Amino acid sequence: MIHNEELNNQFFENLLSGRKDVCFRISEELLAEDMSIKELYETIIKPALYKIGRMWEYNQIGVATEHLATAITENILSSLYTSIRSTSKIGNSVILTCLENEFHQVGIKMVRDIFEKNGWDTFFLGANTPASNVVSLAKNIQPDVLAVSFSIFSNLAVLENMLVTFEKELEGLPILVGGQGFLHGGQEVLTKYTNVVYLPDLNTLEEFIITFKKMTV
Ligand code: B12
Repeated sequence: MIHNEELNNQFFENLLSGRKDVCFRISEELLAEDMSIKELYETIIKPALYKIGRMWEYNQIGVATEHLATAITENILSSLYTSIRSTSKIGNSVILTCLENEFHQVGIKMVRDIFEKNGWDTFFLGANTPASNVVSLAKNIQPDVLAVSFSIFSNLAVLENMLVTFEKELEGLPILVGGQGFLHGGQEVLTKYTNVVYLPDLNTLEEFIITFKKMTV
């Protein structure tokens, strides 16, 4: 199977019309042809969901169609997880979470999978987790990194509150932030925090993971 615009369209069209079997087949075939999980996520699945989001925004599709597409995507991610989950661990760990009141968890799941693929222990909290609860868990687990996903730009103040809490309560812990909330701005507020790094996608994430490994080995 050739990876081109045509294939992106095929995946998108089938996701849009809820044909999950075809979406599964396309994903599996691409991986069998040596496409990496990272590339599948970045170049096929993410663009399809962004397109679906725009169609929903312009009232071209209803919420049921969007929910169906997201559910299929989450099923694909879950089905791949068994093969992604690393059995040989390198001794690093990460807690992954969305902001309080945020329900977009597909992106941070992809982030989790890239950490897993690279041998990290991952603690995935998913959507809508209050900062104080993340702090308690982090004090228990003592992760090497905390990863936070920010999707809705109007939640920038929530992100800031969380970062203030994390820096105060989890001193010195490196915090990665990402998510499409930053496509609308907000990166400038991050300069206030010493341990916070913004990464826009899975490519920069993988570079971070590889460098982090070198620093800690
Ligand atoms: C599915 C979806 C939902 C689902 C989410 C379900 C779920 N299980 O996740 C539901 C129905 C809950 C939902 C609700 C809403 N949604 Co919505 N939703 C989407 C949609 C269609 C897809 C989201 C997605 O999975 N994208 C694909 C992932 C892979 O992309 P990503 O999140 O950007 O992640 C990538 C990077 O950003 C990065 N990344 C993400 N997090 C992190 C973290 C770190 C540490 C790192 C390193 C990287 C990283 O890695 C990923 C791979 O590159 C988007 C459209 C879009 N553009 O994405 C709209 C979208 C995000 N939603 C939007 C809106 C407005 C809403 C609602 C406010 C609608 C409403 N009126 O109720 C609510 C808000 C709910 C809430 N409080 O969170 C808007 C946001 C606009 C804005 N200005 O911020 C969008 C963009 C749609 C649009 N075009 O208008 N939504």
